[in-house]
Amino acid sequence: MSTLSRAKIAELAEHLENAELQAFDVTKITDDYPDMDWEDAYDIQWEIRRRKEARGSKVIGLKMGLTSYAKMKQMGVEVPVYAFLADYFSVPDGGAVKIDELIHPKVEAEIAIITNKPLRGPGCTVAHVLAATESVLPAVEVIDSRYRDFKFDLKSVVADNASSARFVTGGNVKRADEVDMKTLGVVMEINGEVVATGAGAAVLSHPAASVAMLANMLAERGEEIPAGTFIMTGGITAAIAVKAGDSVCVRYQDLGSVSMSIV
Ligand code: 0L1
Ligand code: MG
Repeated sequence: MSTLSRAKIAELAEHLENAELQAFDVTKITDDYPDMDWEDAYDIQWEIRRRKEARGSKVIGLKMGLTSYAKMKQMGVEVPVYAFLADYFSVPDGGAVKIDELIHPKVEAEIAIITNKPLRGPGCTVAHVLAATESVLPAVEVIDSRYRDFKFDLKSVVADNASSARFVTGGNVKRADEVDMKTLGVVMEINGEVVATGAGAAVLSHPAASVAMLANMLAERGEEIPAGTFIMTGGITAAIAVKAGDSVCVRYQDLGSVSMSIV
């Protein structure tokens, strides 16, 4: 049950989207609306999505966030969240991420999948997800919370589209039966130095569990994951801050590598 009026949802969506588009930070919205609930938070996120689509942006995927125990601990939260990916978030492999379009970016290594059947909760499981997975591919997300110093609570993060900002995919695309997402290892390097390592199991024990959770969360709003959806399953490592001049390369076991420069 929502606590905020439609007008307030629209106002907060505009406030947070302006912060994203103009790259300025804001204080967390629960400071002013401490009683807002989960439905309010997702209503604001869906309103940001609606605003972008109304201006001609396409939604090209979905993501889960805060799905690894490392990330939950880093941010002091206990529940994963979902968000959407707009077309202009996508940066080609080896491409440049422009720092002046962002506030305080951090990078995280993820495993992504593309579905070939719709997935609808409740009751969606890892088995359902694996049976609906067309392909598995590497993705590196650049998150950029609009909240000052990344200080937020979960409802504020949900409203802020889970800090989504940019992402890069690349490497090799494999069929689901060609990779073991659970043991798949990743090595993140910045400027040639290893800064984080991990394996797929860091994501809720199996990246497919993250997609099942997404289907089950969407079901609460009467939504499903359509066939053909690109989904980033969540950071395997803690997110690492980057600055202009940095060169990021993430190497994935059996899936090649993904790189970007921060300019
Ligand atoms: O992709 C993510 O894990 C986003 C998490 C949102 C919270 C954060 O900014 O760390
Ligand atoms: Mg992420």
